[in-house]
Amino acid sequence: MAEADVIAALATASGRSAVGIIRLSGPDLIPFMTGLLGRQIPPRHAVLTDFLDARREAVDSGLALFFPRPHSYTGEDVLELQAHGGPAVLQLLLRRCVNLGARLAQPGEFTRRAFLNDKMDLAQAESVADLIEAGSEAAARAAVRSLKGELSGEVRALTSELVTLRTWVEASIDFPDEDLDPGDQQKWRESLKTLRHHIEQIKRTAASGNLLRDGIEVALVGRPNVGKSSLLNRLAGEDLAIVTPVPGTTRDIVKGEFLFQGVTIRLTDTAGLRDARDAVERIGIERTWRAARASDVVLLVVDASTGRTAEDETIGRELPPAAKRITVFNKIDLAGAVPGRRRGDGGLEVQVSALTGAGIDLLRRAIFDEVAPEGLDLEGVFLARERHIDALLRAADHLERGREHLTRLEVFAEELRLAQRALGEITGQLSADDLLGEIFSRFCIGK
Ligand SMILES: Nc1nc2c(ncn2[C@@H]2O[C@H](COP(=O)(O)OP(=O)(O)O)[C@@H](O)[C@H]2O)c(=O)[nH]1
Ligand SMILES: [Mg+2]
Repeated sequence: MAEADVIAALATASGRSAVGIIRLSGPDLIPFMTGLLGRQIPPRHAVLTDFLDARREAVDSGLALFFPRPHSYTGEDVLELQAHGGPAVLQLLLRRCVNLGARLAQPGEFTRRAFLNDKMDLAQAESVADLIEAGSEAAARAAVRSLKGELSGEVRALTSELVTLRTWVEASIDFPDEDLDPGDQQKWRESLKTLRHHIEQIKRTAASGNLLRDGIEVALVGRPNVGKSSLLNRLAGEDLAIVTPVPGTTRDIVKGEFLFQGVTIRLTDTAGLRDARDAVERIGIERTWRAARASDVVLLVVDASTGRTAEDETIGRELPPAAKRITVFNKIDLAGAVPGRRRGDGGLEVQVSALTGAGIDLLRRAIFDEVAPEGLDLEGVFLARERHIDALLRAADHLERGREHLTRLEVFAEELRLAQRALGEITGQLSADDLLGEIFSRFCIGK
């Protein structure tokens, strides 16, 4: 057992609810059972019982469940008390647990113990947090797949391919007198190719999962009165921002969102960009730039009835280069133009009318396509974190460097070893303590 003390936490959200669950985990919970319930209960059976205070008076009654080690979430003894979900009751019970010798759990500590006791690997442990935080059905499904070990499974398969290659190479190092067999080198080269291909594939699947989890940030920018707020309302399908013919109507940030193929697309409508007339507008304009810098896609809205103006060009030049840009020609109803989408010099251009709704579906898809040009791989999609992607990239780098040194066996072997180490970080085979601390501290308490 990795840790010795008993931890306790509220496992359900705080606040009032029908049921509130307190969870305990530790190497030996028999004394806690006796203290809290006045008796021992059989493993894995829901037992209706009183929860007792120090004077053996009932604080509440509810269901108790006991999972003896090692067959529990954490791998330790786990006791769950399903009490009434009032904050006062639950506080009393928690305090009672502490009096009996437990301490309050830190964020993610239950899952951390599950990891340390080999109940799950690191990638799976992280997906527990992702699942809890999932904001859409599709994101939840992707997190569950990671939790069930799909990402870990892929990484393990990759690792075992790599280990095979390493054994070949290491074996050749041990016989330095023999000439390198060209047949061997060909075999290694092919193996490297397969490995890199496999990494690419994992990255692609993970990118889909991440998009489901993170969504797409979109900022609407442009001159006053080109129809940014109307467009936000249209895209979100709701009257969120105030629309008037008066330039400078929007001064604060207005947010809306819609779902496209399960991906949350979050919109930020901003103040029109022009020389500010007053302090409030100036702040609004600053926020516009901030929103643009924080977004994945910027919609540069221009008025189709006047065409692109010099001011539009200026704004376009000042947009953050990192974000994808779509120039939206709005008010095509006034220009007598038809909805459309084409790739111009300055990026994608889409013709719409926020007033009539023409071209809006085109625009929705265009936003999605800019971020996910290959679409989503929804079958078998799993979530990966930045940390995982970074490790995959480093593994790919080492393989690439290894390939450049096929004839210098020590260097080649070392690169392969480093590649394997990078992969090991994903599942936590070789994770440093500070990394673990960092990962689990982002969990909620009770998980
Ligand atoms: N004819 C027409 N008018 C529009 C369209 N989009 C917006 N407008 C009008 O343009 C004016 C400014 O719109 P608004 O959304 O407030 O622009 P913003 O200042 O860029 O946010 C309002 O009177 C809108 O009704 C459009 O597609 N066609
Ligand atoms: Mg506006």
